[in-house]
Amino acid sequence: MTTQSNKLTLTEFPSYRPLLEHYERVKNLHMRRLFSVDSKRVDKFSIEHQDLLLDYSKNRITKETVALLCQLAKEAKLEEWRERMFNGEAINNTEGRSVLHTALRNRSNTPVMVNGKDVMPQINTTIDKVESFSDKVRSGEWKGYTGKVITDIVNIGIGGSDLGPKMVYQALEPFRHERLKVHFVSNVDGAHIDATLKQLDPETSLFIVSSKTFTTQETLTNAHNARKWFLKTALDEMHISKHFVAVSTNSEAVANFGIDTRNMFEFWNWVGGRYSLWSAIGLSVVLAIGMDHFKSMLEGAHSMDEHFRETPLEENMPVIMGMLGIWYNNFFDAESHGILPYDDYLRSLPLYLEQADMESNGKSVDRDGRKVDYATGPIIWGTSGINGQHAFYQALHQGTKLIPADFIISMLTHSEHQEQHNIMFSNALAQTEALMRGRNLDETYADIMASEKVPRDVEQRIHHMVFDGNHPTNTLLIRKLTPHSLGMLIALYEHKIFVQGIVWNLNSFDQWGVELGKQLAKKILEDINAPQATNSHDSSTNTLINYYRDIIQHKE
Ligand code: G6Q
Repeated sequence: MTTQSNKLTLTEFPSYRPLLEHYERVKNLHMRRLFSVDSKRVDKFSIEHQDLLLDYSKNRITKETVALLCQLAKEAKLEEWRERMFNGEAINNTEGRSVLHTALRNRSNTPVMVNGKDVMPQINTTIDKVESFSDKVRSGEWKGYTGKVITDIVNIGIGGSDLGPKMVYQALEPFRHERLKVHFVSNVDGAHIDATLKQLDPETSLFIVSSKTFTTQETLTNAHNARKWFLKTALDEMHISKHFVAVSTNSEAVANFGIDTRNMFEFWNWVGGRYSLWSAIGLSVVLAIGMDHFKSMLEGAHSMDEHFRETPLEENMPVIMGMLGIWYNNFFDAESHGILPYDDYLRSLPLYLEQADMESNGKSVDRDGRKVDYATGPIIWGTSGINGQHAFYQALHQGTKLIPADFIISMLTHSEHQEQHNIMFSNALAQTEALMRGRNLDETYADIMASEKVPRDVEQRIHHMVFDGNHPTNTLLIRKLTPHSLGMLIALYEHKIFVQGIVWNLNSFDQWGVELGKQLAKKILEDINAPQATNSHDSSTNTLINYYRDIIQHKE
């Protein structure tokens, strides 16, 4: 059966013990030394794929580490699992679903079978439908109910139906249509939709209700609110069809909401929410950047898919990044991983990857329901690197936690200020160099003595100014941020997450951990609206609910 586990768990794989022994031998090696004894280190530990260069030489590894980690990946049957995914087998075993975001960007158009049926024709039909709709809106042919062209698009969605399109929309700002502005509303806090609606004219606004299930409370609440706001001016429900469209797998619920299913863009259960930006969930992005650019993003992702599928493990970017993560997570006991983009357009990438990674691999039960006895997905966090330098990098350099991090840096800017980009680039490399080398006591002393104003209390201060170094980083250079290179970058991370999920024997494609809260929220909402105070929870929750009820009932 394809969905069965690997039988052996991480700590039982034959190469686990050799890796542990190897770890004991190399854990205290300083990277500074590794660089000093090997002037070609970077050649050994870097991979280039089209517009992306991964330099992973600033990691606490030797050739033997990489060989052993790749051996571990082999023992976890990574290559077999990879084929199962690409071939449409139901590897999401707890939901009985295939995992086929790769089919959405299968630009070679070779058949991909799900339950004996090729899914490519339906993917292509939807792409055509999205293209024809977006062309109409972009050209101005699609008009609002009073005959005006659309100027504002509002994507109403949350989680996977929000974070991906929002991140891509931001990342591809230089490719956007001049007239069309996209807004993203996700938070059920009415302040979010109010702030958006305030900027809009109902006659020129188009709402995309993006929800795979079309049952998500936050999204439907906001969508109803937007509908009400629209009808306040438009008055007649017949105008809705020009201003509301849906992206969903659930045509019945879309129709119930009052959206004509001819204005619904379909996707399928074999597309996971957090992997759905390549599907019609990307409609807002297509409207903003046009189908040609969107296809270029799909092509970039497809080229990474092929790299992942065809390149030997030791030269395979997602495999190397994934296995390095395993090295720090399971041998060095690192608990988190930093995502630090040095390109302003990528400032939402950390947020996007938080979901992609933590919702996929933040699990403590393996794909067969066994409790794991090893660490799984790390905490993913980060922000725009240059801003982070002035905020939390102190802890990266001198804190007690080991925080491996990815520095993602674009080289050519879209702005007219390449010289400002030089400043950013030099800062990024200065950080990775400092994190790797550190500054020992002698060097610190020499630096102090060479400074213009030598402090009197050198002896007391000097220990605060020493940097241990040996902090691992990956450097990912992107020639220029384009739809194509962005597609590659996102697919790289998706596959990195896949690699780790396989080694940890997880189902990276379900998310049962979000269910309990949803269930309890329903009950609490009932309690808030009930005539009597509640006492059906623990004393903390009861008190908080009743305190809230009291406040909202006596607002003035
Ligand atoms: C992603 C998750 C989750 C989902 C949202 C929105 O993998 O499943 O983030 O995308 O809960 O769900 P709907 O698209 O169904 O509204």
